[in-house]
Amino acid sequence: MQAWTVALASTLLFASSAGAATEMATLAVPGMTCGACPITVHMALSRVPGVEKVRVEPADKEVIVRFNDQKTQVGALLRATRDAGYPAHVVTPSMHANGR
Ligand SMILES: [Cu+2]
Repeated sequence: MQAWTVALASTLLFASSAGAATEMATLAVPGMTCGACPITVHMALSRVPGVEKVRVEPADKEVIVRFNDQKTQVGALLRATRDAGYPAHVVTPSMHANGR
């Protein structure tokens, strides 16, 4: 086996042993303007299969979502808030959040 093959194999092994399934995304939801909005947004996101945790920050008009990237994607989260009447966009690119 050549060196690069070993390196590749160990990288793949590391990735799978680390799980690489949980991701975090921060969504900006500018339409959250009153006290009831965060509840609606929270409910919409919680219903998406694969979403593990939703934290709404009403003061920042942001939502932080932890989800299983094998079961759902950021696009589905954005669709869920939009369907609930709250178009959103991603503030930070989703990143791996293992070990947090
Ligand atoms: Cu409202």
